[in-house]
Amino acid sequence: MAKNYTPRKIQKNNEGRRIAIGDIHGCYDAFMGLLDKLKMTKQDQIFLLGDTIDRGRNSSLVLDKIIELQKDSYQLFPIKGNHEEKLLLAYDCGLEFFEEYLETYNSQDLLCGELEEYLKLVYHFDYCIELDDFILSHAGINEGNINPFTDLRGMFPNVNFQFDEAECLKKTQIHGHLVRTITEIENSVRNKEKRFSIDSGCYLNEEGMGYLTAIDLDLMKLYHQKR
Ligand SMILES: [Mn+2]
Repeated sequence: MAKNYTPRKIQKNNEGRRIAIGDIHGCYDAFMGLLDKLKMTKQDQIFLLGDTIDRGRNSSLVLDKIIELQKDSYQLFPIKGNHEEKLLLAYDCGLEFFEEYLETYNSQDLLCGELEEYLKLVYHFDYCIELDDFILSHAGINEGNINPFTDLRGMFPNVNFQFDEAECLKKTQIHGHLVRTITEIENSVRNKEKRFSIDSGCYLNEEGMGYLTAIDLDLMKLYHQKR
């Protein structure tokens, strides 16, 4: 049975910044470097756009850090990506399959950490966060498609998203999932695009990639941290 899900609405804090961070993919050092660069405070709202785990080799350290920041009452809002979803599905397929899954995605370190806690954590990640002026999710919402929510619905087939589609499409969408060079991301910002990805392929070695990107949503300022 599909579960109903309404995007989580979050109000802006008057003092802090609102910052979205792209796909971390287990790249713990880049995540730490970026947090350092941002000089995050407890007034800031930080949104992680999904795929915090897999591919890079330090998924457990990334999840440990998320748990730590939340315990320290930082305003950290992780969003679910296809990799968090796949991890949960793989776990439900039995240990042998799960171990194979972890090996495929360089995430065996999750077995050495607090696996139960990790699974519980990613299970509760939001699918989508709605701000006054932005929609944040892992995959984009495609205006012009027969169904503008095709990508998100395809990624989470067991979720019945309850969106106010017309309202959502008025807002700027920032998402992850689609790998872009930092130049492409900078162009998206410069051209004031209404929908773009800030996933700069942290785990990749290609030209213009291998970065973890963050965006300050009020200043539309980008921060790139090389892996
Ligand atoms: Mn990804």
